[in-house]
Amino acid sequence: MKRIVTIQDISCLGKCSITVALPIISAMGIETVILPTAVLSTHTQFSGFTCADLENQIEPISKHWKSINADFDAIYTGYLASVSQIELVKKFFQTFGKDETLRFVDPAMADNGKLYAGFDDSFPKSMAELCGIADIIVPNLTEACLMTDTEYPDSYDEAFIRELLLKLAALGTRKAVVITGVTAEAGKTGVYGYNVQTGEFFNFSHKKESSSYHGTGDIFASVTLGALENGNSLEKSLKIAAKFTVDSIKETVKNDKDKTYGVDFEPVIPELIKQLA
Ligand code: PXL
Repeated sequence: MKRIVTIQDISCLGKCSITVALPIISAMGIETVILPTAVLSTHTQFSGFTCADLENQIEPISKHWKSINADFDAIYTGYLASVSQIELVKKFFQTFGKDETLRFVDPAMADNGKLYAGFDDSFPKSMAELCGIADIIVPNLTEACLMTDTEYPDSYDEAFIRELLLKLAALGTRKAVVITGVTAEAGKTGVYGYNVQTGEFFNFSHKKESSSYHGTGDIFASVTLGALENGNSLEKSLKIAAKFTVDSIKETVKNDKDKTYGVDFEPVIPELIKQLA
């Protein structure tokens, strides 16, 4: 059985980061080890959240794992709270990254043209460095712009996205760069990618859901990694992830839930497993 490790926070309530990655990737038949960077009462989009930083646990946990020769098929990072956490993750890549280890980075830090609360303008530069030593990165459009010093556009076309993909590839990412949540065509939202190894661009889109829910980027990234580790190609994995994310949003719309709580992906898991077979 494959084993991955995911390094991100535990937001106890409000489905995102580890409370999304662990159930989804496990359900996809992959052992999912967690390295929690902080425990928050909720993610940071609720007001008044509590946060216990666990940064000082990252090195001791890594050292213990090393001493027992633990190894991982993939290292998956999501929301990281500070530049110093990013530095520790870089060290983790050095310690546990072998040639065949997939380093998968979701630079979760911003959306809709803005950094999330709590980050300052120096943060994207550091995240861009982490993306530069990754194999696959999956920023949304805002994160892609922030990491490449590109102004977030009011409107754009496919040529703009291709140029942005090349700027991302120039960070140094080894295998593929992917931008999510791209609306280059009215009423549609899509995924645009560039395969660094073959020099090929690819994209696909689907109908844009009218509501935008918290945590969907984390769901998309988790399913993509789970599908890759099940032996699917990158494009197929991204398509499986996009379908799962859209179906989860549809399920949530039915339940008329507050968008901050995240999406109801749980009832869609059986269908996801069928897609893998
Ligand atoms: O979904 C991204 C995310 C993860 N973890 C925490 C967050 C956010 C986005 O706001 O606040 C703590």
